[in-house]
Amino acid sequence: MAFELPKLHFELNALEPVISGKTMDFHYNKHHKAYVDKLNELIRGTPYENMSLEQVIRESAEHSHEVKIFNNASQAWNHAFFWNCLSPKRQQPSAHFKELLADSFEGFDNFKTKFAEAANERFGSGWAWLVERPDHKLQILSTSNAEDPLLVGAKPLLTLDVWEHAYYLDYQNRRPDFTKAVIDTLLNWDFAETQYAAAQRIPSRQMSAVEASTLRH
Ligand code: MN3
Repeated sequence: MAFELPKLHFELNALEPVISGKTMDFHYNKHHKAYVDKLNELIRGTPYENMSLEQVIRESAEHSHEVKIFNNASQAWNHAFFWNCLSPKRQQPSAHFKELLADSFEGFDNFKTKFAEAANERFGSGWAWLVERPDHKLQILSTSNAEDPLLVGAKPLLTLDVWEHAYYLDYQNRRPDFTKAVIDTLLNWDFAETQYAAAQRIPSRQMSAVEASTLRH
């Protein structure tokens, strides 16, 4: 059984002008697809073929010689999650969730500032995340390259891709302009809150992103 590129829940040009259709075409149809294709090639005929994507990530992370499998599996998961974190329709968090963010980060505006800082200050390629820790506190963090918070038992609620391929066609070296525009206008708060609500019921070590289950056919 092979992993498949999950379908986008919006059109390639639906995020314009913040993310162009051209960027989305490269990012989704080339970069994301390449991670999925490479992963399938690497796991063919191995025990990984029969695992969920989350299991592949956790298992390959334990074995340093399987770094290629880890990198491609984790990038496949991160991108599937990232697309769900974006919405063509401008959203605000619900009153309840906004209050939770304000309480956790000394104000909602301060949350946005800190999330942008995590994205902008990640040196080189990586991801910024809003996660729920095992103790149920919210935390902002960033990871390098393909790494994701599943490895530390944290439940991702939102992520932002800050690899150059995510913004270079539209923003060149101006990563802060990209992160600010996405945070201000494209975040899918409904999705983040759904992830948070799901995390209340599922122990963090067993968590499984809603969309990742659609990857396996
Ligand atoms: Mn990317």
